[in-house]
Formats: sequence, structure tokens, C-alpha cells
Amino acid sequence: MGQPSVGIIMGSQSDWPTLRGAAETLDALEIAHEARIVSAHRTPDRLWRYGQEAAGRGLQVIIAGAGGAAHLPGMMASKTRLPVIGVPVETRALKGVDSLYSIVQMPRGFPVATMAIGAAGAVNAGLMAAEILALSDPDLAARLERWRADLSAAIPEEPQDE
Ligand code: RP5
Repeated sequence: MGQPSVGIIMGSQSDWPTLRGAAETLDALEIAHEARIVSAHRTPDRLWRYGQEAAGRGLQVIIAGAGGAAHLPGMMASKTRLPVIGVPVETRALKGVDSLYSIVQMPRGFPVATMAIGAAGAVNAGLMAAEILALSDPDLAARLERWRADLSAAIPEEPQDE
């Protein structure tokens, strides 16, 4: 699909089942992307290098997912001017409320666009990235309009028995 315009980063392999939802959404909209494990705590040098090089490599949006003490999205927002979309990964101990609070309460000056906890948040992160890119890409804007119309059309008017 060519040069990635979206970077999906996550704190651990264990975050991938959640963040895959973002990747699949970008795939559906034909948006080139890459996925990397970049941990704020376990691989801080990798985080720093990724943030340092992201804009220069042609990335336009970063989706960052992490769980627990989820510092990755915020630290990435500190290191790059690219928009960072944060996905709080659901945790076993605290159901992802810990992740949400870690990501959403950024200090003034370094925003992270924080999505819902878990799978819905990951899909919405892909869509939010698409909406940002569509501002300057009419073909993508048309694909996004179609995606949204298809979703609306797939919702039945009446509930069915299971
Ligand atoms: C965070 O710790 C990761 O983002 C992950 O959600 C959580 C647990 O990581 P693992 O112990 O499963 O590798 O840094």
C-alpha cells in the first residue's frame, strides 16, 4: 500500500488483539500504516527514536495504545507534533479505567485525542485517523463517506430475537 501515513504503536504484544481493530479499519479504508511495539517503560529509547523520526518518515498520525500505567501515548505526544490518538487498553485488574485515566489527563500543551477503552476505541482511533487524513485527501473522504453510509445501512430498523 506504499509509504505508511499512520503509525500504530502499542506498549506490548498483549495489546495487539485490541490495536488490530485500528489496523483493520485502516485496511478497510485503504490507508497505508505500520504497527510497532514501542513501550514507554521497557523500550524508552525506541519510543524516543520513533517520536523523533515519525514526521520526517512521512507519518501523519500516530495511534498509540497501552494498558495500565499507560504512558506511551502521552510520551509520544511530548516527542512529536503529529496528532496522537490514544487507545486505553482494557486491563484485568481495573478494567482499563487505569489506562483511560493515564492517557486522558494530559497537561496543557501536549494533547492526546483519547478514545474509549478497548475494541471500540481501537476501531474509532482508525476512523479518527482517517477523518484527519481525509481533510486533505478527497479520494479518502469519498471512501470514508461510503464506509459510514454502509454502516448506517447495515443497522436494522427493528430488533430481532437472538
Ligand atoms: C503496558 O503494560 C502495555 O501496554 C500492556 O497493556 C500492559 C501489560 O503488558 P504485558 O505485561 O502484557 O506485556 O505497558
